[in-house]
Amino acid sequence: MATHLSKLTSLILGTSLMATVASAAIGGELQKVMKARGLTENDIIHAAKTYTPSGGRDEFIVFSSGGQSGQIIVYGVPSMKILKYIAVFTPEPWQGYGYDEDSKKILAQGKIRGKSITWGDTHHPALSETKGVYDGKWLIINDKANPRLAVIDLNDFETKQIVVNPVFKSEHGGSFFTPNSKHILEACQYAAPYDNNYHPIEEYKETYRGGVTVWSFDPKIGRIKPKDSFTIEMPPYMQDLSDAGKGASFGWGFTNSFNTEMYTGGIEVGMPPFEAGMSRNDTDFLHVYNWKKLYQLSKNKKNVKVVNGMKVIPMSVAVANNALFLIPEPKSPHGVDVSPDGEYITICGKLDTHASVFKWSKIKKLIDNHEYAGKDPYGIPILDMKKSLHGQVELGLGPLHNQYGKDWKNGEIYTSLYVDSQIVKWNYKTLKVLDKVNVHYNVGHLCSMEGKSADPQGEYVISLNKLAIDRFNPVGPLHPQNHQLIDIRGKKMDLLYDMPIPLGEPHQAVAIRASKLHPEVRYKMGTNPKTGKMHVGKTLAGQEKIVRKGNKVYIYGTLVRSHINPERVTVNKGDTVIFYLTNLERAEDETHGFTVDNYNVHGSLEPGETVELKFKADREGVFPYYCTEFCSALHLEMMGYLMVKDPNKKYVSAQKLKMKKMSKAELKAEYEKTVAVNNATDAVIQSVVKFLKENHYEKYPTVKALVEDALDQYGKIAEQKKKADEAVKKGDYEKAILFENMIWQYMVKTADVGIRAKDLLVKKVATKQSPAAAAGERAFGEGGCGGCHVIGKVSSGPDLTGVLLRHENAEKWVKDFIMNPASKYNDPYVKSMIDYFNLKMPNQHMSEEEVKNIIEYLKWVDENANLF
Ligand code: RUQ
Ligand code: CUA
Repeated sequence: MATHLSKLTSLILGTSLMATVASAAIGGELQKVMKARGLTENDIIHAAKTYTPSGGRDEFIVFSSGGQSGQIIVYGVPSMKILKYIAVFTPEPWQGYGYDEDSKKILAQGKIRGKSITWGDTHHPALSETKGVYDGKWLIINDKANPRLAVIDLNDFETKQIVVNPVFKSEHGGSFFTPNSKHILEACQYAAPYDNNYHPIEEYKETYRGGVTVWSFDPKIGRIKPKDSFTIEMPPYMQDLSDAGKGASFGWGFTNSFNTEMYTGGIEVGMPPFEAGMSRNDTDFLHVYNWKKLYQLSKNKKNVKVVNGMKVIPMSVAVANNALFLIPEPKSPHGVDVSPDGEYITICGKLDTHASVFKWSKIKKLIDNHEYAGKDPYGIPILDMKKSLHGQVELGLGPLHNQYGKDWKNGEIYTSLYVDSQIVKWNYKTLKVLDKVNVHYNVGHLCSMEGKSADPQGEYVISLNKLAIDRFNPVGPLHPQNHQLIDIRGKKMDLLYDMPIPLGEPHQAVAIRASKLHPEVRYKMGTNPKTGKMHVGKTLAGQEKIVRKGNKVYIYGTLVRSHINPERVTVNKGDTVIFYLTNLERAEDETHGFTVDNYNVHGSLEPGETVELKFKADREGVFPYYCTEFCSALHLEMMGYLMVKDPNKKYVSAQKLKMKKMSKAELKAEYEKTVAVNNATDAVIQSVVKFLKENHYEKYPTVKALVEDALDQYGKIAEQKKKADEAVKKGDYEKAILFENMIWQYMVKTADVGIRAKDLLVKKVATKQSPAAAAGERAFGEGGCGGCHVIGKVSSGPDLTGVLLRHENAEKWVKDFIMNPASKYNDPYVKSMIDYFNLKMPNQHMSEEEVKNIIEYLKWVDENANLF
């Protein structure tokens, strides 16, 4: 155990740290924790592989469908920390999505036949690609319940477009980018008539249809182009998942299907249920189609018919142009996954224990030679399954989806086994099973890192399990879903971590290397994030105004720490109120929220953003409005009043109370006191500014950003000062005090950010701390030394800068003093200190190790004494 433990400790601490930190001490501590929490050595290794310390970053970012929430979940790997929920098809109040006018417009794009739909069943997210490799620019996702696609901009992680498929009534096999993101494949699911009319189910074969829509996409601006898009008519087989060909198979699409039986159910009239009739055949059909050729054909009117505004290429046209084929595939297939080079197409059938690997070159040869095994009832040529297959391999029960590993060239692939609750690693070239790992439970999709792009990154696979059963603390009958992180770097797969997902059932997830994402932290001032353009309501400081046009009242307002301008708005009952609000902040993470109580509106204003909130003031009364994000120390004061009066009512004045007022002399004294406080605060700010300049803060981008933020606040003081001085001139001390108070607010904000910048800068310009010194600083903090000693200052105890220079044999002296302060109370120097500070150094019961480290820390302080 002991040797294992020291191995473990070295694993966790890294060997360089090991040299300086006594492994025994940590090992002992670790052992204690392990014992108390019942952890095994394996648990500790798994913890070390996933634990990401405070402020740490993940290697990969995962975009997971949020299932029935209609959202997207963003989390990091390996930490499995959830970072964001992106609002897509569903209103989301925090982000103001569906509660401000601009996001309402996005949601309105998703109306179907004039009706709002306020949820979505998201299944398959996809990342945009350049030459088949993820480029980190755009994200799309489908809605199975209401056939729609949405586009999310990875510059700000916001939904920019929703597009409705006008011919499908449900949709599952979307969304899949083609390798240069010029097109998106979206396959139907449950066959239905393309038009919006009633057609009896008895006429299923004649009037119900499946299909694949090929959407055009402009990767430069990130928008789907519906007018340039078309649908390939397909038989009423239930098309399921798709994948776009790449490399060798570029230009082709692959979509599998179930219910080639074309069974139409009827349990209520004594027929066997759908599930029996739909799974009768041993094989269904893989649809193979040349979307590239069909796209060209779709530009000619004579090749298409238009249904509900969508160009549809009839099956007959696709067949006549050698652009649509079927291949039998076993049985109720689900996932179809094209290898990174486009040469192999792996398909798993839920009701077959095998994976079937098709080979593109073989399929292509049959197509080129017009070598068909027959035709389906709609005249579509069928290719021979055996002749198209590279081979089959038995994987286990219920294989669903596949993802490729880093060594894909040599055949590395992973497949989920739904019924067996396992992930299996195998080789799609040699058709050998290599390893299996149990997951908990009933895995659907799995997600390897960039595992379906042309450049899989390996390292991890995430198992997206449908059931969690016994994995977490119980929270009622509805359990969270369970995403499990699996390390695939070793020979054996190693399950590391369970993450509950409590938002909806995530189907597919896609992962991208974090370094490929470069989202903004602020918008250009006055941006409408939904369009990316300047907002019509953009308002800068000084431009705030209230404009009435008929019974519409436009409020052009601004928000900045910690006030909303204007603070009072009076309208008539029945007016339409339009708030245009701009967040004037440049500081990172300084979001303000805005709501008017009781009126069901909410906006989230990220730095630089402008939002529009609109409502009818249909109730008389007084309605506070306020900032909903705790943005500053004076956040609660960030408020105002909307007063709605009834123009037909007479209001009697209630002003009766006479309050005692301060005398002029009292007011003047208060004014002078306020100015004095401001001057003192300014002196502190100036000393910080001097330090920052002398140490070239501008060389360090993070410090520079903070300093700019601080100066931005400071810059606002001059105007307030002018107003204060004017008030003094007029003898209005009351007002002058208020303006001086405002100055103080700006100073506090400046100082707050400035000191943060200074601390950061000290760390940058100081000599590098040794691990021991860093441990010493920690011990100094945790041991409570800072309660009396502030480095660089005389506080309630002496300044410790130079303490190692003040004493003979200083290291030993300091050590003895910390370990046993009482032994030196009679030392003349210590005695004088005790008298001066009227305090005795207490025994903090530090270990010898800690004291050693503190001394290292004090040495570092002395090296950098000029900085404190
Ligand atoms: S699904 S569990 Cu992709 Cu909708 Cu397979
Ligand atoms: Cu702005 Cu709270």
